[in-house]
Amino acid sequence: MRSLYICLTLSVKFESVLNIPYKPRHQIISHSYKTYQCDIINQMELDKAHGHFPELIALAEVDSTNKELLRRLGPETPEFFAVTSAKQLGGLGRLSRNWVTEPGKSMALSILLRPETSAAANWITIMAGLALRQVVVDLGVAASIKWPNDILVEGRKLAGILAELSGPNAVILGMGLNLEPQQGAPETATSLSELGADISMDQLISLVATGIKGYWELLNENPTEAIAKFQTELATACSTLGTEVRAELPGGRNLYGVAKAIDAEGRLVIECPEPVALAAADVWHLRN
Ligand code: BT5
Repeated sequence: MRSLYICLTLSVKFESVLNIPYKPRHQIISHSYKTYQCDIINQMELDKAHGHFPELIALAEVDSTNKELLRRLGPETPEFFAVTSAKQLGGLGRLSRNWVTEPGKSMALSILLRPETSAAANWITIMAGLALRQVVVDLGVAASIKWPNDILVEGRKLAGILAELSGPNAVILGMGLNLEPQQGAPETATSLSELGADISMDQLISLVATGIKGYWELLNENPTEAIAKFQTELATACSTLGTEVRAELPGGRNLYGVAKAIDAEGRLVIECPEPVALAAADVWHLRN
């Protein structure tokens, strides 16, 4: 009821501002968890972004854009089908941690990718990190990737990535990137506006989509070339490399060592002192 109310409120706003008739863009779908009826909410504010996807579902609020994409996922759902939301009530981080998305203050974007090889699947998180970082660097902000899924600026977290495998040929790539400070975000968070960068959600989603598409096409067409390019870019983009780290492995065991490389499968190689390649871990930077 509340979401319907928001829909109606905003449709009136759009009509009055733009003087165009209100037309829902997407079918209203009922989900067992909750009905999100506000597909059209951001349509007018995301004019450019819509053009980058076969379909971009734009919601006023949702539990998690990754979950919403999963609910809408079917065998025929095309690659780059995407969901965004102005607000997430239960945004997800890795290992069921939370991701704060207050209304309009943080980009929450989930994109469906259909990797055809394990090589492509292995690189999705890092590829997304490179794409997000490049967008941020082009805005004049010196950001770096903390392996595997964080974008940091001066040690503070600007963006996070959660890629979830949802079937043999479906990965939901979820990305959160803060535009404005948020009351509920941890003290370790930062945002583009605090860093002096100003960009609209429409422009940000468009740039992120363009970046991801470029890398993804290369990865599918020429994986060897793509992986070589990623490794070259990571040498400057990834602040984990060359840093003394603590890596907490799934299961809780800690490894200490210097992060030396990202191997051909996207794993972090730590010298402890013998080299160990990690496919998944939480990493803390100790010293450069
Ligand atoms: C991540 O997990 O960083 C992955 C975040 C992915 C969010 C996107 S938004 C679109 C899509 N839909 C979803 O439901 N999720 C994805 P992790 O490395 O586990 O980091 C989680 C930690 O980041 C939390 O425990 C907090 O400490 C911190 N955090 C939460 N919200 C934050 C924010 N807005 N900015 C910076 N840090 C935040």
